Amino acid sequence: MSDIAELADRLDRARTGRAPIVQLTAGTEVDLESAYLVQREGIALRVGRGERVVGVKLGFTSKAKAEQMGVSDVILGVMTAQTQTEDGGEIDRSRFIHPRVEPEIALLLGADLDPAAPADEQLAAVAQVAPALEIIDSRYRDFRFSLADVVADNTSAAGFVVGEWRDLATVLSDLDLADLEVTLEIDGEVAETGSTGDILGDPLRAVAAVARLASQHGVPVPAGSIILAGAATAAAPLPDRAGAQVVATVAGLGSVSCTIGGAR
Ligand code: OOG
Ligand code: MG
Repeated sequence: MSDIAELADRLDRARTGRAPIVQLTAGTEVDLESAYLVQREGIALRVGRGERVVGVKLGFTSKAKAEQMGVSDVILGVMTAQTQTEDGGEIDRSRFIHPRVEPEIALLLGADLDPAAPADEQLAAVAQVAPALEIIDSRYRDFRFSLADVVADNTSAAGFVVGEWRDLATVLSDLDLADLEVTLEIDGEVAETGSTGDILGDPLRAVAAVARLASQHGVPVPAGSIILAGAATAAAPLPDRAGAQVVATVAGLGSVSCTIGGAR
């Protein structure tokens, strides 16, 4: 087995067996490019088992997240249909190791994202926008990692929930998407607050960032893909009480929620 395949296998076992591992980069040299190869290999394993890729996500697009995790570069991960929960649906917490939840903005592509196209053409590929929740769950012990570690671990992607989609052009005609208040509530208590402007200054900048990283690392982003632009706030622990409610609200765009099930 090559090093890449071995590292992908180690992370895959940690994820499916809910058993956290030591950081890959502890004592070895894994560069960022190899880390993306490990991520590609891990996704290929899952697709081979019948999972279907439905989109991509950015990580560390907000200062709050970068500071919370002690890293500094924007990163790209891949999401599968099998990790999506419908809006208002139940999330089985026992699927995870030490899950956290964060409020995000989701974008839906109406056309393929062409990395060679100018930024305004890339933006025109975005058809719809929605509030979203992302569940992240590091496969590393204590949720600690280097940038290469977290890239290899598919940027901690573990699950997501998308609220009601709205036509982007219509939304932009009466809202400033770069200046909407974002609130994360757990059981009716405010856990985190921020602004959509905390995501790269404007969540629509995620499109160019995705195009760049996707072409650098060989990730196709076809029409119909969902893009998670990145968390607007720091992440909060996913509650472990069955029946607990998690709600993200983006002022003007609406809310998205899930309920906790399968708690231990
Ligand atoms: C990595 C994932 C970061 C975001 O929205 O910034 C991320 C992590 O924090 O474990 O998804
Ligand atoms: Mg995220």
